[in-house]
Amino acid sequence: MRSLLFVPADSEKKLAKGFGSGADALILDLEDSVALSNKEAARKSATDYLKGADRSGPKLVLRINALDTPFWEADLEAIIPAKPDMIVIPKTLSGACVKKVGDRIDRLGGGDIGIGCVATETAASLFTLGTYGGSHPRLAFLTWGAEDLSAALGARDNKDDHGNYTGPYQLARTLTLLGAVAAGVAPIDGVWKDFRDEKGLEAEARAAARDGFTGKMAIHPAQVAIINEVFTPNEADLAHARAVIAAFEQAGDVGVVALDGVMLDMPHLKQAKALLARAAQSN
Ligand code: 1VU
Repeated sequence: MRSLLFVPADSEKKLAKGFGSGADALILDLEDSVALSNKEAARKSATDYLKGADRSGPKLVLRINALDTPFWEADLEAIIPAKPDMIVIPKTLSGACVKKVGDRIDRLGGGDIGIGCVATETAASLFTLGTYGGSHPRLAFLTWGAEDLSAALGARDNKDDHGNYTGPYQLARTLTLLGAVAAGVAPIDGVWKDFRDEKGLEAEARAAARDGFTGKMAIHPAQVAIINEVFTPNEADLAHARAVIAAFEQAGDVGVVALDGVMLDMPHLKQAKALLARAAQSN
């Protein structure tokens, strides 16, 4: 999944618009974008939507309410029978949260429903990003959030005067990337909230793809095409990957080769193969 578009689950209009946005996944949100007074209505709207949706479109993912609220169990009980592709758990504290929700989905007969986590929304959660590996077989991705973390820290802002995330948020982003890769699941970058600033979004998405993230969340349909473009390997990337593999094949049984004056060894071969495999998957 390259692009995952958040859609408030209590907005029929946005649900309809999101479906045609080109996003690889829609995250129907029952959490922060839904007012407390509307939680039940949002749950019903999400369930009805799942039951009626054309399942050949984007993956349909549900963000439940956090595990320290009175809502999450009722969210799962209503949503799991309607068979979403995935559940997103907000404000996870460690792999134990995945186990708790994964076991509950098992008991509700959740088939192959996956789990994603927004894993950096409290200060404590930054110290446990290494605990997600092996937490539950349903775990499919980790992502990060700066907004709740800055609220938790009592910060005045999470970006500097140049629009770059400051230290605590860079740390959260990096630990999410490392924690996801260590757990063998997809690292997904967080949202770009200034949704009219397409250049800023593209720069942030390119930096994420460069570092190893495989996709990015969106909050507005206009962000989807930019994210898809950035996270789809382009022709130049693919041609380079093919050239790396060809250089090793021509050299025979060696550990290192040179291509255009640059040393290539096993990590470069591995990267080239992974890129081609990802491109094949997205076709
Ligand atoms: O052209 P139309 O009038 O038919 O539609 C509008 C608007 O309804 C629609 N639209 C969306 N459709 C689907 N999904 C969306 N997320 C979405 N956002 C907008 O697009 C048309 C143009 O909209 P607009 O440019 O006039 O923007 P609005 O002022 O309507 O909406 C802006 C907000 C920010 C309110 C909207 O984009 C939104 O609700 N976004 C999702 C917010 C959300 O889910 N937040 C929680 C997740 S973020 C997080 O927790 C980080 C971890």
